[in-house]
Amino acid sequence: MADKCQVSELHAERLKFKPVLPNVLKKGVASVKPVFGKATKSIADYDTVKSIFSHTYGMPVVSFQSGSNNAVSKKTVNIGVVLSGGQAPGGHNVIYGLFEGLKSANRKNKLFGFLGGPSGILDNKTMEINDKVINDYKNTGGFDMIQSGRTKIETPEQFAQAKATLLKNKMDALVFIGGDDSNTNAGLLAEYLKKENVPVNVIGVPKTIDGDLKNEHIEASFGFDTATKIYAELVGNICRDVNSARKYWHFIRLMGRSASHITLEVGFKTQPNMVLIGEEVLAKKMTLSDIINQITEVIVKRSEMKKNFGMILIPEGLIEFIPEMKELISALNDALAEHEDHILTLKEIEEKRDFILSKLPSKLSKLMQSLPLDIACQLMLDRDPHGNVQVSLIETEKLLIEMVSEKLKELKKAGKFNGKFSSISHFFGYEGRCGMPSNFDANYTFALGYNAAALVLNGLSGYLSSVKNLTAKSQDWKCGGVPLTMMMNIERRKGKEKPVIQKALVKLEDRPFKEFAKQRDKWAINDCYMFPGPIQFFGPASVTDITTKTLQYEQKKK
Ligand code: FBP
Repeated sequence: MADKCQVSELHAERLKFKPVLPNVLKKGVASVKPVFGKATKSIADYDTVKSIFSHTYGMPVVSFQSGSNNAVSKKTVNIGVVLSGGQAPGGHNVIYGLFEGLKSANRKNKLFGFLGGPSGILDNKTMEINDKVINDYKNTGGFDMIQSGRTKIETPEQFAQAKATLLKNKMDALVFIGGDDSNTNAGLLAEYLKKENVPVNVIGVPKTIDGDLKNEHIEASFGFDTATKIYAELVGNICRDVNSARKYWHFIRLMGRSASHITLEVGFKTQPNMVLIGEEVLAKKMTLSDIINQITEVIVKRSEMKKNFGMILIPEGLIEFIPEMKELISALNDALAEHEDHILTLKEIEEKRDFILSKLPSKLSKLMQSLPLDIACQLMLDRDPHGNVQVSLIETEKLLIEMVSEKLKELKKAGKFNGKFSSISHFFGYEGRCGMPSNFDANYTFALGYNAAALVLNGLSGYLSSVKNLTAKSQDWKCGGVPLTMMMNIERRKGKEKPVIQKALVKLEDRPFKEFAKQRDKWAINDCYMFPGPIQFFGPASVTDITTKTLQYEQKKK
């Protein structure tokens, strides 16, 4: 915190918080032993994934148990750490836990941060992380200790560059803190280094507020708990305003690039009148006009009860779940990748749009022309380095408001709507990504980092740090590692087939969605709003230590 001399009162208190480690890690990394399970397979496309990861495919799941393992203390190691992708509350505590884990084995072990995300590896920008740095940043939100970035290490030159940096810095391992795309990249780097006989191991840590990096071994990605608590506070406050002013419909888009986990969780915490779930839209093959009809139906029903107000939550990834839009975006991805050089020569956005329209099949070209210009242009914005559409920049809430208003005008003309419709749009995204981590995330991230140190010091590579049993007290969490290749399949990215960690979407057959489906009709008509208030760090455990409703439903704790 070189350039910051003052901290807030709460910040000062949080610096004193001591994360509680799972019992198995409490005595230090030299007191845990890895236990190996059976050989594993990728989730699909076995042969293709195996051929790409011939050195790291099929490794067993690892779990840690108490036991003496003094071998890990013998050698002194240099470990690099990098934050990759979007910010998520708790990133600093992963580094704090990693630091403490490494030092528990040997005080001479050193930790270095690569600055600015994976580009820091390519450009060899490092900083040593010492006690002073840790003391300044522990339990704080943000990634500002070493910053993050979305550079993807993908070309042969970049892999060679990464290898050169790691060797130059005499690194023994690299810890990659990232989401599904970043950890796919970590898996590819682990494979490359093994193939090149470079003795540098790579371990991933599951980060993303989106909550879509999860499976049997990764119960939650870190940051989801805090971010959803922050959004729920904001949405709850608007629920109170809605219920007080009784004159506006609030359309709130919430972050979460693909999956609708954030929206579902915030829905549970605040019980607004409508919660759109992208995965349901896809499963029911709903068109944009089906969605508009569904929304207007609720608006009309409420207006008949003299309730010209309400709240709708919209996941930012909704647009990609509407089958016709999904088809359009996929065709746009291919066309933008194929004609990248020519598009770069075009200056005006309208020129680019017209050029792209000429490259699309006529059905999709018509659909694109039917969209408001703003939205059509937003759909053409640059993809991120992993080939993703930047949905955080697409104002779906405004698109829905525009279309709902038109529909209500038609209904009014036909004498089927006599109410009023005044709307306000919001987007909550960046507000939630750097918040002070909740007690849950502060403990979870510390454990993930400490556990990553155990994986690294046991010489493992190509694994993701796994801490489970998350609805229990943190002392009872279970630790280990899951092979990155086990979570992979083949998907189309930037017009090409690529191995990627499969995103965990909201499953309609799972308990969280089913619980929501049971309650939503009541929420639509009655005003069942809930007001969760701000994250509590001190006070009764019933408010300071609760996990997400999603996890509680998934683990049948509710
Ligand atoms: P990660 O998957 O990298 O954690 O990022 C998630 C996210 O916050 C999404 O919810 C959002 O759509 C996106 O990042 C925004 O990206 P950017 O930070 O590049 O604006």
